[in-house]
Amino acid sequence: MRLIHSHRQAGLFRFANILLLPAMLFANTVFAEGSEPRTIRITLGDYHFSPAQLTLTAGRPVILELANTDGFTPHNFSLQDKAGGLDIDVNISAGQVIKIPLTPQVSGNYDYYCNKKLPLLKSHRMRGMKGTLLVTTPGSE
Ligand SMILES: [Cu+2]
Repeated sequence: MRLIHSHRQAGLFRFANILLLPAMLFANTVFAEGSEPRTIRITLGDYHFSPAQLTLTAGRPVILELANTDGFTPHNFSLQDKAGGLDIDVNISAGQVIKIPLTPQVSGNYDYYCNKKLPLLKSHRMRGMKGTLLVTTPGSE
């Protein structure tokens, strides 16, 4: 009787484990994806980006915090590459901070720049408002 009882308990325990295991795996997955994405601050001002070089990992979400630190000059952040799945084109007025979620998918090198240009003047990009994004494959960083 005692043996049967403990056997039944073991069976119950095993059953509970079967239920728990996928739940734990699921919880881990949710935690990994739901953990706060890294925030990367990029300042735009005085015809430059800082940093002008970024390294991100493919498939890993981040939030770009784009801060225009200039007093009067509106700027822009363009990061566009069809093959790379990148399509950001956002204007940031003087003093403004804009947060943009980004999950790069394709490894490679990409250019970002400010697309502002006043008539008869050099574009902001030509004046140095440009940078490079390197997207690495997971595990290679
Ligand atoms: Cu600009």
